[in-house]
Amino acid sequence: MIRKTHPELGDPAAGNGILSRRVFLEGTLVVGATGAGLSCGSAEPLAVQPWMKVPGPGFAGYGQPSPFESKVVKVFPPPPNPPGVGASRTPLHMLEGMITPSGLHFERSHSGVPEIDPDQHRLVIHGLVKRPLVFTVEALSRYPMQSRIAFIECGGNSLALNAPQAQPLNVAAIHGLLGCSEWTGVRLSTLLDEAGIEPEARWVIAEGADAAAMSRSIPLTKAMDDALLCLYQNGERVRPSNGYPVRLLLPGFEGNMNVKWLRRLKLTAGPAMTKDETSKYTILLKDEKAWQFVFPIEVKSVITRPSPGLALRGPGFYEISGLAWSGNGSIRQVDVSADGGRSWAPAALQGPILPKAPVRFRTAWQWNGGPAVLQSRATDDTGMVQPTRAQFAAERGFRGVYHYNAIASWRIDEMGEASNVYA
Ligand SMILES: Nc1nc2c(c(=O)[nH]1)N[C@H]1C(S)=C(S)[C@@H](COP(=O)(O)O)O[C@H]1N2
Ligand SMILES: [Mo]
Repeated sequence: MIRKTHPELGDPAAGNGILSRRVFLEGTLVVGATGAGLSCGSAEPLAVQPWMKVPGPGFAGYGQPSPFESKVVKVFPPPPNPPGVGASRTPLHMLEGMITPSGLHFERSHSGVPEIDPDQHRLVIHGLVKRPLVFTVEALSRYPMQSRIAFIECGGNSLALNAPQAQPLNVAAIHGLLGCSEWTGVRLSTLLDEAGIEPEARWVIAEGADAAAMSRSIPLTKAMDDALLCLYQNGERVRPSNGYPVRLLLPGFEGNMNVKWLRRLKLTAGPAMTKDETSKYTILLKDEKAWQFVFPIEVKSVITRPSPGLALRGPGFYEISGLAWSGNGSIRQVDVSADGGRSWAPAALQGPILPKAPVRFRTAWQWNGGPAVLQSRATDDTGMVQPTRAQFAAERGFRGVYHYNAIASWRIDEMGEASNVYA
């Protein structure tokens, strides 16, 4: 039963128990709003636990998570895949905030992780430039640097939702090819200015130093705009799996274009039509047409909690929380529904709200113990709104493989279990 000691906050903002976001914006009164205190037990003197009776162990050179958090790991299919080919996925449902810890940042590699000696590594800039340049990692580190928080999302993320029947998968399995770091490095424009761009140059071909020599064609406009040659990730050197010692960051562009282990940038008049942009990353539409060179990730969101595997423990107050992001700009609004999209209420957005970075959204929900279908719908500052599954299908069909960004649904059953459904 809901005891509304604070009528305004406790009043539903949308059907099936969605409460006003003021519960978060005003930062108080969860109990007043919902009548649901969540504390446990009595406030009698607490037991003195064994860890208070002797000093703990000493220091470590590199910190590790608590052993009690050993389930918070990336997920990936077991062999027989060729080693290193495929992806590991971020357990988004076990994380909070907007930053992905480096050790949990998803990894998509076409030919494993090369073990690169930074002293041996070279980056060359050539092609339609006045002065071809070769850099050591040490030389790159001496240029002025910049930091920015940006997501990387594989173009194939959420591909599982193209399946005709909803699969029994969780957040990581469906949406886990998404990560966000604070990246630090040298602006590509700084180095291209030094190399001197020839007037015919329109594209930059970026090549990695992995066995796949993965390569993509990048518009020169993007290279000169906000492209970053990243040396650091979340304050430390980029992890080997994410591109050590230097990776290209193209904020907002599909993951594949963010070439890891970067060794070569060639300026050209046209795109190179590399294997990686012709055999893959072309979006098949429902008719005979296809889209090639679809660079930015379209506006998207996912509810990370509640979600499959994180069962609700009885009726009462819950926070619905998730991430929203857009490769075209900043998130302006996220709406949340608990009745499968019949009614919506705006979620509280947690700052900082940065362009091409995920935003954490939060909605207060009073679960009545009955069935519910949770959805989130993001809008970005270009005005693009996340489509419903039906709208997405009407435009693209489900053969496209890449850039699936339709509204996703979690069904909550009477036991409080969540599952992937199409609604
Ligand atoms: N050299 C190289 N760069 C690469 C890849 C690769 O296999 N080789 N994979 C790409 C793909 S498909 C994606 S989605 C992103 C993933 O970045 P991450 O592994 O750091 O999460 O890197 C891209 N850059
Ligand atoms: Mo990817």
